[in-house]
Amino acid sequence: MQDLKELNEVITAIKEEIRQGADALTTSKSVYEFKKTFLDNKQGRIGLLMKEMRNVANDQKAEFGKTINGAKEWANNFFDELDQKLKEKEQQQRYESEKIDITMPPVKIRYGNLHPVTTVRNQLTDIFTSMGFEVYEGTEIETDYYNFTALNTPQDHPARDMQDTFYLSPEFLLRTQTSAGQVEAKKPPIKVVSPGKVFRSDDDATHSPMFSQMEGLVVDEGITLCDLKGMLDMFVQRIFGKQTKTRLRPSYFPFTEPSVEVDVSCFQCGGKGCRLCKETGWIEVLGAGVVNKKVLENCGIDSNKYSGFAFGLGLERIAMLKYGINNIKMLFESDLRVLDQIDD
Ligand code: FA5
Repeated sequence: MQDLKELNEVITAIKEEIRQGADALTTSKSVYEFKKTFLDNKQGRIGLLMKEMRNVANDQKAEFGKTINGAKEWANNFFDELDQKLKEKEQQQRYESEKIDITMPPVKIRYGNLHPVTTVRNQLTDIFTSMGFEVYEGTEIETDYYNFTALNTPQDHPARDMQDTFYLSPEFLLRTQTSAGQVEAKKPPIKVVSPGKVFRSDDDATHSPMFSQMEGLVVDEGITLCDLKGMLDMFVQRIFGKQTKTRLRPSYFPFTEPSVEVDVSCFQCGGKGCRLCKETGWIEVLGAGVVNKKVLENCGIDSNKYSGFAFGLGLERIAMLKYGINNIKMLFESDLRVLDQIDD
């Protein structure tokens, strides 16, 4: 290339090529790549035109350079404008795709709630601690001695058959009752409740191989069955409602003498008789009694000076009664359709 005329023809062709090529560009990134082929400092086709300067006559060199710079400026402006347009378009598309419909109903947030057995355990713990009881948690693996022998149930005692036991070894077992905590309690005056899991080889609609009990023990001077009855009356009214009454029936536990089963007046029918109380007006909720002197002595407590009462209740049983659950398995299946309905 030797003169301006030829240069202008080349530049006109390049401009046309740029205009046509631009039609196919849809993104800011593709503009950048296309622009590079014309305006890259080393390889760009417009920049390379400068190399032709050496073939041009001296008196035309200034005009030649000016024309090339003019073409560069035009191309730069062209690409900037195009880039701006495409960026706006891209942004518009993004706005469209990310648009939030604020009239849509929100996604429902599910709030968790405590398991019914945990709720019952917390409620009972609150009730008993407000009456001055301390909370003591024993261990799930117990010695045969603490679970049975110290509770006046030595080897071969027929009462051992009352609870089918999971033995881990001749010495150790999974505790069958939280009563084992009675023996580990400190010296009088004692006022403790002991909640926890217990285990028995037991399985039907109201019995489970693993369930939870809460044991209560009070030992002090002059404690009688009347104190037990008074405390139970207060307790059942707080858990089942003000109208609830208690009834003691004779029973047998090796570690209490006398022993009683405690019934509450049916909180569903008020004692008239219904399906829940099997038409009797009463529901059995726990076992209790005056602590057997032998147990006190096994704990190193002077049974002539001190006496006490103990009671033990099943937390699942209370939860079933309170929430109208007819199969204990429902409390272990973690079925949200059931658990969602129980929120106290
Ligand atoms: C006892 O376990 C005695 N230790 C209670 C006691 C303590 C009496 C202190 C006197 C003094 P019993 O085996 O009845 O007693 O169990 C107490 C409660 O545990 C029952 O009323 C019942 O609610 C619950 N229970 C018993 N076995 C099961 C089981 N397999 N599944 C679910 N709950 C059970």
